[in-house]
Amino acid sequence: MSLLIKGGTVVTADQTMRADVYCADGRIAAVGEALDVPAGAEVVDAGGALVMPGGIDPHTHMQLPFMGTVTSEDFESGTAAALAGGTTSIIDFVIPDPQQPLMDAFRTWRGWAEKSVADYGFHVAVTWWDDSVHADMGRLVRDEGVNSFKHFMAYKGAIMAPDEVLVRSFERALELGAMPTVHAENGELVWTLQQKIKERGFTGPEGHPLSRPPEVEGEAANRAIRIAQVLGVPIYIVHVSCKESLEAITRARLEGQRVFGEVLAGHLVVDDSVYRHPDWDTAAAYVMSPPFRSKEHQAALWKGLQSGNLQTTATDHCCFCADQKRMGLGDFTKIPNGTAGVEDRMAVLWHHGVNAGRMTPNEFVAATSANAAKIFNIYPRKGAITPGADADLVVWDPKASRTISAKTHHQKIDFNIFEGMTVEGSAAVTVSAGEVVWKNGTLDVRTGRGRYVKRPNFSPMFEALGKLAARTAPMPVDRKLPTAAE
Ligand code: DUC
Ligand code: ZN
Ligand code: ZN
Ligand code: ZN
Repeated sequence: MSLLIKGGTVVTADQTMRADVYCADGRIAAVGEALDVPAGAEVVDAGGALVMPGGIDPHTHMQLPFMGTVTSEDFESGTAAALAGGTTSIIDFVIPDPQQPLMDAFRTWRGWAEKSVADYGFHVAVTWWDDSVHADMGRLVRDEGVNSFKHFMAYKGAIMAPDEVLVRSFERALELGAMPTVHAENGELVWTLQQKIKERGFTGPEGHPLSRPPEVEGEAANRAIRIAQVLGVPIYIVHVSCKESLEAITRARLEGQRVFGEVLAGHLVVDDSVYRHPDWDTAAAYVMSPPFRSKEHQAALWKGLQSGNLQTTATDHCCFCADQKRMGLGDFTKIPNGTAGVEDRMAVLWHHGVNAGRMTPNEFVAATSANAAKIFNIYPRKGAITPGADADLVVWDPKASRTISAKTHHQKIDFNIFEGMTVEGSAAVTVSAGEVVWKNGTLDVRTGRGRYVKRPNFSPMFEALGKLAARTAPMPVDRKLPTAAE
């Protein structure tokens, strides 16, 4: 099976060139002009449009059991929606219950994800600690292709990882050559503020952002970064939503620390006025954590992307329909947290990023695909257009205009946080593993065609960083601790 994409302009994170792309057996076989391809290859005429690496959304939650319900979007519908928007890979999250063995949770999620129609991988959350967690982290890295572990610093009484768990798990991640990641919000403060805000009579969605102010996020981001600094391990902060956490990241990077930051398409373009919407269902539909912020924070996040202090864009795609959100009628703390976006991230970023003059097309590819592939160690298999890479591509029509709406989206949710937004630029054709899966507004996918992508660990980089940390950490790490004899 082979495919030729001709007549397009290839745009990657580091170059732009007139070239055709020939794909065979699921991989890119050749890139160049006047390629010699076998007769019978399927041909897609890009018609002068751009040919880019398919998007990678490094933060989604399909079929997630959370806050007393399960997200409405499963792995099949969610990866299909992703393909319709030009995203060809996702990295989802295995979230074990406290005391649940990590391997047990991992196998459960692998089973749920079997029906995916696009490629996928998993971060695994460490929500508690004992020797079995230490051992299972090793199995996951060595045998199962997991190279990143997630820590929720919020959700007290459920999945919150206290400092002890962060320290143990970050140490173990360093030992294994895996990337620790955090949801940075101080869960103790969130819990306290939730009680105070309810006591003051706020019961609706407007109470949600009041209980999770930027300071709460900035404190947690800084704490996680400092823990990582002392231990000499890199760290990735998911969904950076405010100036406070961006500043913590920027400072640490200036000091030479390996800190990576992710920003959500939603946080870049939706502001906190949504929580004051007079209709309860509408306001509740935007309840996610961290919450949408004021325009001042949005402007800072764009600058974070432009400066390279934030490297990746994601969605935290986590769908709950109106009937599920209503579980929190009368108590905003019970509204299931989560919003959708996997289908629209690329178009929103293109329109508000490239069209608005905030980023170049090459920077767009870096922020939507290549950087995530590099940080999570699947580059250049993903995120690149080069012989040998997976044939995951999007033919991007920069002139195609559409208005985003829940009425027409493919996501399995009755609301779209970008409802009514007209964007110019969209996925005309999506190719996954060399197959045309989206064209002329139609999906063509088979249940289970997506593949689990194993991600190798980062030993060489981590060894170098360990040496660097031993020289530069402000407090001596293990190998530098003075011994009594010295
Ligand atoms: N935030 C959400 O809004 N949903 C899922 C988990 C999270 O951290
Ligand atoms: Zn150990
Ligand atoms: Zn989160
Ligand atoms: Zn999330």
